[in-house]
Amino acid sequence: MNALQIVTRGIEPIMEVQTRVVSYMTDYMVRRGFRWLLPVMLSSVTDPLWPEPSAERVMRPPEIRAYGSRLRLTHSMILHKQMAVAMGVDRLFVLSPNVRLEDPSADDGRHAYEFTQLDFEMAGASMDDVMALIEGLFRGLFLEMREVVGEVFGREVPEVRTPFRRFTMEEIREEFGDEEKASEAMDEPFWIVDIPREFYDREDPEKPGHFRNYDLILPEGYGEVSSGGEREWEYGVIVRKMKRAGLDPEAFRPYLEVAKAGLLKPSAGAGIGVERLVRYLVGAKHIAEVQPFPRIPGVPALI
Ligand code: ASN
Repeated sequence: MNALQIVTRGIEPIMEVQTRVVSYMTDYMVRRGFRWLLPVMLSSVTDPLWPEPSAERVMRPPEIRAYGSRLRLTHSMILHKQMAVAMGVDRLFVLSPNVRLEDPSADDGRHAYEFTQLDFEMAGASMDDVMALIEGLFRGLFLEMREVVGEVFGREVPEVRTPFRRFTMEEIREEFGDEEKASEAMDEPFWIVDIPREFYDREDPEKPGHFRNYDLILPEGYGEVSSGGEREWEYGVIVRKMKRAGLDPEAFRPYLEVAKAGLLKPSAGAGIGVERLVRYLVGAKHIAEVQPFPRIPGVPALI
């Protein structure tokens, strides 16, 4: 593909869907009392994305040096979400651009190395609170989008029933083989819960080795569209889990200072991948089709 082909693809109808999706989601959050934060693109700390079930190696956030400090490009704003809750912003969301320089092998039609997530966090919330919020959002959004998507893309958006089904990874393996096959077999979104991953997702204190987190998986093979969890907030627990993951606590110094002062609060949240959601709604084969300026691992960015 060259720059001319990119510019003449006829992406306008997809941008109409994206506009409606972003407008619906932001309204939904604002109406529920969430504060709209603006994104952070450069910071001394960011999400390590490790351990992360789908990553084969530790990803290093791209860095720039400026003003005597080393600034990392945002992998995700999870640490900033927790620190914003510490500031007293109890319910917040951000349309957050994330940069993740994945291996070329990550090009599965769903990964872009620059994308935007609607990332939110709620003080004092449980996983059930977050899952119910997302279910309500998807149910309403799908109803809202049925007509335009039917007319313009000839595609039927399902009328989803809530609550969505929940599976553990173990159940997914037994019933379907793996997550990919489960996504192909299902015709409504479903949850996978209890996933071993990054230090900030809460380990169940009553069931060590189990996690109070969740991924939302789209049907028809479209795969993961959202992930989140209840959070760790206690300094000692956070440091222990960082070390267990082989991470250097020094790389998270300002975040740990806030944790050590006892300022992090219990919270829960999630992020919803905007391009992945739009891709599903319009039925695009590849995420590049819904990005005006595609950012695909292993593929040179033309514009
Ligand atoms: N947004 C995710 C969360 O809230 C974190 C991520 O994108 N890695 O848990």
